[in-house]
Amino acid sequence: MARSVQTSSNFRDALLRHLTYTMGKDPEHAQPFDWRMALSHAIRDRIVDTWVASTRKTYEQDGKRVYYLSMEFLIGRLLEDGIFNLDMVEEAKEALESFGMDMRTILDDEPDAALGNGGLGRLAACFLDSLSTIGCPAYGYGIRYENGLFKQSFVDGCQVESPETWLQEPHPWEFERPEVRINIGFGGDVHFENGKTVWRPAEMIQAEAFDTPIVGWQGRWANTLRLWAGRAVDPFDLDLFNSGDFAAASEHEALARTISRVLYPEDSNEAGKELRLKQEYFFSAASIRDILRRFDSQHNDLKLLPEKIAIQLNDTHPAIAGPELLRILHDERGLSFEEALHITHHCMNYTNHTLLPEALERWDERLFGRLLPRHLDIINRIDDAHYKANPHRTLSARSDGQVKMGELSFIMANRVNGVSALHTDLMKQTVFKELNALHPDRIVNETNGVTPRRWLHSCNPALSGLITETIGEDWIADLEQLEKLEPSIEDQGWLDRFTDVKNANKAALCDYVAGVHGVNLNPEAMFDIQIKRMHEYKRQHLNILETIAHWQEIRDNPTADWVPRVKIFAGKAAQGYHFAKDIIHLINDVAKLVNADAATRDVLQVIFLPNYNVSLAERLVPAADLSEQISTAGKEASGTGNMKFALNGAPTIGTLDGANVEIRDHVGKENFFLFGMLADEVMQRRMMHDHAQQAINADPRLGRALEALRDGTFSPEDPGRYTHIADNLTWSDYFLVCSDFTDYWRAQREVDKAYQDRKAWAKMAALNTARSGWFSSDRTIHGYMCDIWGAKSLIP
Ligand code: F58
Repeated sequence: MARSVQTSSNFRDALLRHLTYTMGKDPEHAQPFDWRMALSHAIRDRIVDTWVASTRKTYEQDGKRVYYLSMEFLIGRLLEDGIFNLDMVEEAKEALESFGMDMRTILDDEPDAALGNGGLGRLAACFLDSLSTIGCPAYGYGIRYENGLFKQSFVDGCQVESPETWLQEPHPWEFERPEVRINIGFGGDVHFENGKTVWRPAEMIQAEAFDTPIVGWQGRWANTLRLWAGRAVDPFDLDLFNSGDFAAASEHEALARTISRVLYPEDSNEAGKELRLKQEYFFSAASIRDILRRFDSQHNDLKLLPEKIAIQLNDTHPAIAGPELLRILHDERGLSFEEALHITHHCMNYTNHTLLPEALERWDERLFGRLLPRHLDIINRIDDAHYKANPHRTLSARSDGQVKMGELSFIMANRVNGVSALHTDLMKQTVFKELNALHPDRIVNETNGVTPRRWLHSCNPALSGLITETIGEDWIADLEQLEKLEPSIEDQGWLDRFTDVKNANKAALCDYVAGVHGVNLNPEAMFDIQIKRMHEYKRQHLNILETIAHWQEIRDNPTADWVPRVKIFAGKAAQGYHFAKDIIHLINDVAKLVNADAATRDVLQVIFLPNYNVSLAERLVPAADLSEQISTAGKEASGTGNMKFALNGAPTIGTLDGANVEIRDHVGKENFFLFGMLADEVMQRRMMHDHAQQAINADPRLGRALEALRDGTFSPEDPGRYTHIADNLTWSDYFLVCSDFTDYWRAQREVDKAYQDRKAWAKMAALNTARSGWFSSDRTIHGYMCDIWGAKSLIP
């Protein structure tokens, strides 16, 4: 599809036209917000041209469509993404500058769309970008949360949450589709009438569609992200209003809206659990109806479904889509149960993102049956059919009074995939051991990837420019071409330029941190960064313990030749996860003391940046010297931050966990700082009842760091504040922080040594970039298209 050629004066006119007629503003009085909206609309117009053409072509060609169902899409900002994907950076900049406006200011005015928690949601966003770049006809389906992931701030070092309000200002990227409203039922009962099973829900909520076009690289293709918002079937009761009960008059509307109000409401109480399950059914059922409506508009034989559609369940959150499709095919469309099951099975696929037992979704069957009575019957029949075909009782989706969404997803799915080679192996050996034995071809691996457009080209324009100058620009859509950089790495002149880029990125981060947080970081120091959700298995506490031990050692010998470091942390803890919040508090307390210590502050600084989100990651990743990927082996399914850092020239210090294994294979073991136990050693070690005490006894540094937690060094105003963390590590330490500490310390000192040889370090960093091409989400999506979906690109 040819892109229309526009001159920049043309674009300037478009910008002015939108400022005038869309925003109703005169350039003289326009605020950054007005300019952002005008620019967004001008860019959006171009995207819509591609979008309409792509949609038309999808209908014409009637190829297989991919449906990616995900409770989360962590897309972040869209304006910069659109400008880069359309290759309009210079045009946009010039147009703004001609009105005296600075593009960075305008881009930074956009709030992040934080419709996700972390890796799983960000992966979905990278996949959308790759699907459009590749030209695979696809739709993302999710929920239009009015409030995305909470905002994080610190009060006296403690995490405080406040609602996120990305929709407070008009959101220029979405198109409301009032004509696409689907009624979704809950509760009620099931009847048998005229030879048919009929579900009569007690409650109805409407799902209204909002579409966002997702444009791929160079604007050649655009797919749709369709998000559902909750609406009342009858929003307003005039009688109640007239009787003076104004609040009750709009109660239906308020209740219906709660369903798309927040991302993952707390599910520690019954009401929260129910809302979560309702959210899952709400968006899955609306999506299935929509998929069938689109299919029906072009076909009249349901047997063709598996040939025309592939549904991907992003984790188990949309797992109910399976029984829902089956229910419609059987109860409403009159197919036999067996036929409906067969068709459903061949349309559905499931991606697993975790082996943590507490994260595998299970629903109390009473709650489930109360909300979805017909689906509970259907799940029983799915189990029966599976049992008949494979007599093995322990494998049911419904047992012990629970509905098990992992088992259900596995049984329903044609393909089940893990997200890194190690994770996929462990899936076969642990959570899905028996199911895998019954269906040995079902599990496949698709190692995650990240989009090079956002995670190199746009977030690191200086490096992108150097790469393009060196090897041409084809790498942007074919990331493995980065290997062509290798000969240049031998050239000291080129390597110096690579280092200059890193230094400039670090300086820009310093400016940002100084401007926003009033902290001056030392740009000469090594920037050692750990950014991700807060979780014990990710072991931010291992990092801070090592930092404490390091600080103690510097104090012992302040004049030694220490390698200056800045330790940067960012990440949110779930609102109810108190231990993780205490780790944040600890890091902030350590930062307070260490940064004020005149004896050490030239060589060690610690900072926890608040409100980690996609935009902050885009600033941090290009400025990193060292990437911390230190999870307990066997616990991190893949990781994707690890890939972003390596791609941007930050070597990893890490365990052999998740995709770290493959990163190390690609970049070379000499360019990766490995430490820690392997997944099977972890399992063995845990059997030792006193593993932590043994580790503590063997390493005085560890003992001393733990002692500092106990004696109130970091919280003199409340000396007992961190005793429970020290106790947890000493007496339980499920994630083996103590057992890995000594080797982590060793690896960190190796890092120090390596960093002192700045030329060798630059080479190692550049090799990380040159050899990370395999971690493009384009490669991952090609894998899904070929191994799982059987889908084809429609770009000639
Ligand atoms: C993440 N999972 C994995 N889950 O932890 C990470 O290793 C992997 O790289 C990534 O998926 C993509 O495959 C993840 O982000 C969640 O956020 C859950 C969502 C539901 C509530 C509990 C957290």
